Amino acid sequence: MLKVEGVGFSVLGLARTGVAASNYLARHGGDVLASDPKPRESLPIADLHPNVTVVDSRNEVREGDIVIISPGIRPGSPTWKLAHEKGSQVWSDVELFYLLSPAPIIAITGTDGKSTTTALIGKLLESAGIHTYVGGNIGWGCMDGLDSLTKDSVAVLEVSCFQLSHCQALRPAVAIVTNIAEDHLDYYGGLDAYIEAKKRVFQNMGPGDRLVLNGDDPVVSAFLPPDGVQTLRFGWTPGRAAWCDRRAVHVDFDRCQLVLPLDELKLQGLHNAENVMSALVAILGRFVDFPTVYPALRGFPGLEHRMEYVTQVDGRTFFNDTKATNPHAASAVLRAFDEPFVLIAGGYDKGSDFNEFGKLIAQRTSAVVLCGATRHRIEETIPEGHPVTLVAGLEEAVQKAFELAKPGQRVILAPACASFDEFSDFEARGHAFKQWVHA
Ligand code: UMA
Repeated sequence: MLKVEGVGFSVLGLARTGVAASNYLARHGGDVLASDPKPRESLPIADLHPNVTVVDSRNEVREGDIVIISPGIRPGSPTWKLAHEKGSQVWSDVELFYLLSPAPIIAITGTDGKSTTTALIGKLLESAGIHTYVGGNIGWGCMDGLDSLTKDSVAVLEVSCFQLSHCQALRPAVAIVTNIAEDHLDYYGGLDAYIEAKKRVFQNMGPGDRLVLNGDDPVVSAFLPPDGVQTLRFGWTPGRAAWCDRRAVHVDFDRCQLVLPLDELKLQGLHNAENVMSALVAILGRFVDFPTVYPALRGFPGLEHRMEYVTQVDGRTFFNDTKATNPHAASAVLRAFDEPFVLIAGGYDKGSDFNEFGKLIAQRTSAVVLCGATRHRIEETIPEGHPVTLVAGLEEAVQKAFELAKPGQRVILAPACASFDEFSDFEARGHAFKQWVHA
């Protein structure tokens, strides 16, 4: 296991990742220098262990230190170059976690569905009495949970491509790749580099490990797992380890056989059937059996900001899916319901291609309200004649969508874009949306 005591660590970035990593390392006797370009008064100094040395208003790396880099620091940026020039190693918090964890890791990556799948697996394992830690890109990092783990625990981590980019040794006991769609092109400059980052989740896996792949995704289904890894696929085709016929999930691998009607589940929408399939294939026969976890599976309500029920206003039901931050995720929402609804979309421009999304909007919605920096780019992709309303910001979009929806219809926020043009992140957007709906 990695030695921390007396070892020099330079932590770059002092938001969630940096604070949790600095505190863990300082608690265990590491010599920690943490830096961030923000001024001192904007940094969470009070949350830091007293032994952490803080450098504000710039980034700093001590020569030869192990660098823990926050996922938000872009490849090729001055800070990224500094890390690679001066550090002996450059690791994400997920790599650090792996090198220190006594517990096996279930790692969930892919473009869509990561958070729901991660939380669902966590709930199912907990319901079976297994001591479980859920963390990672899901919103609160992973280092805070490490001290509570033993070899009998399980760590369920959502891992982003940004975190995987700085993993070299990571070897999860189980890994899931949900799908690959266009995302973060502004960060990587192209799809290939993004795919390469995702493949790092299984590069060190071997005999005894289990890899769960989306069998219908053209990119993921072509992945070549290392020798000896048990590879199980899920999808919409009979014969997979788990498959769905739009009404029920069928599981059939090793000694796990079952049929699960979707209408027994609280989790709504066909895209969530994929999350249920990958979660079951990841853990059945390895950590739990189906009868034990069935009650927790049935009652799992989903996550805040992912098809979250907000309220009814004069017969219109509002849902918050602010987490749909790319066209692929938002398209999954469009495909998940047979009845036409009113969509609110648009936001920060990260260079996504909206062509397919625009066609789908015309097929699946009765009207769309577009806001934010991408509103004109999305509008251009929607076939003529479909009702489109353009507004500057989300608050106005809520009002317009309410006016356009008929009683009995759903109004869904599924932006297909990041939020940074109007909000600090997708969660802030979701909170504002819910507040404006209630208002
Ligand atoms: N900073 C520097 N130097 C730089 C640039 C930035 O020090 O050159 C500093 C900033 O001033 C800031 C900090 O770095 O204080 C920001 O770091 P961060 O953006 O990594 O923020 P965290 O709070 O640590 O959030 C990260 C993830 N953020 C990103 O990947 C951009 C969170 O995912 C994640 O939940 C959190 O770690 C815990 O693991 C967010 C996300 O959008 C929600 N993820 C993407 C997605 O899901 O699509 C991948």
